Amino acid sequence: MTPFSAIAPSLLDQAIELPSWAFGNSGTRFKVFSQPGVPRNPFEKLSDAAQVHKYTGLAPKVALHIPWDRVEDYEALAAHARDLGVAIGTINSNTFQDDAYKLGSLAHADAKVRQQAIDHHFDCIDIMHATDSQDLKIWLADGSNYPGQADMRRRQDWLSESLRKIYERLEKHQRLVLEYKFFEPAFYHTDVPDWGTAYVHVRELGERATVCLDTGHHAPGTNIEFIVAQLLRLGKLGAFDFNSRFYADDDLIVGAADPFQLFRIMFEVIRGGGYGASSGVTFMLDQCHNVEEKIPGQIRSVLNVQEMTARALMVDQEELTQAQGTGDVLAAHDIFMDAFYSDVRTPLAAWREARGLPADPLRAYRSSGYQMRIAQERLDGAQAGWGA
Ligand code: RM4
Ligand code: MN
Repeated sequence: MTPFSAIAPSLLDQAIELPSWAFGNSGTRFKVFSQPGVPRNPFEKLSDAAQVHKYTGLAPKVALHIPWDRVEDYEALAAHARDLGVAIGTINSNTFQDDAYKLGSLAHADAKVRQQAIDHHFDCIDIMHATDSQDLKIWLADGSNYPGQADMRRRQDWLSESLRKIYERLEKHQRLVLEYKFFEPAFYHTDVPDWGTAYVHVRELGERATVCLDTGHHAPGTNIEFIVAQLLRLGKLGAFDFNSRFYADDDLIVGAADPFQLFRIMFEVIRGGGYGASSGVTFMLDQCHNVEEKIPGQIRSVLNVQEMTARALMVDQEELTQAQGTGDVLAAHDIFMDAFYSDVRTPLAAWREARGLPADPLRAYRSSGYQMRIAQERLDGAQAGWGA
């Protein structure tokens, strides 16, 4: 196994993007619970996100969701982020919370509704210019509930046309990232259900269109790391939305439900050249904290990603290739598992300290008093949340 000391320098390449919506109130289909100190606007969401970066050194960017993060002055929001030591990352569009979108958005049968959704993306692109964001991320709630309800085939053509208009609006340094999900809110068919469909569309669009893989958007038992390997091989893996799941799109803390899966994914990321600043892969989190505290929840997630990245980097690739090549099944499996079973928490704590970061970011955050301060200060006004 490669020792921790040998892989430690590579840990500096890790940069994770936080979702602004992780800091607002969220809930289940049944209830949104509020928490003391929750941000009341995008500026406060950024302040909270910056705390995660401050204590971990891992999260220099924050993704926005429009219209949840609508502000008067996006340049001021970007400047606020810079003052806090972070930057604004991906702009996520939202075509699932308007009455017009009941039967779809970019793939809707009515050209007027499609145009409304396209115009929304044009607005998002304007915001990207103001915030200096590179990625426009599209996740669609489009689909149908009953066989015969919609012309699935024509909808692919409408979707393709709509995406083309959005793609053409982007500047040369900007990218379109298309996210897939196999079900929900539609339950019979979804217009972008899987990586293959997303791939077909982004390939048609061109070089600056790629696929976003949300780890919670697959059927149980899906070999996600295979999809990672394939998309990297094709040069079309643009982004991750990390979170974990037990049953559906649970949006839980990354690595909580299946740490081994996170390890396997990170292994294929590294193996396929997807790790590091120049890889073109954005590592975003997409999770919602319903019952746990927001900021510590995000800290836990980014630390989980870092731990599994370290373990995956420790796989002795040379020995593994050799064992695989000679058909030594058990040796290959052992080499892989050795790295997975290595507990890197102690060396990681020392590595953090050597870089001027707290050995235990969660404890450092808790003792900083920030949580108490925001709970006392943010008393008036409405807390941010889904749809806010
Ligand atoms: C979707 C998808 C998107 C996220 C929304 C809130 O299921 O994962 O990435 O922006 O939820
Ligand atoms: Mn997502």
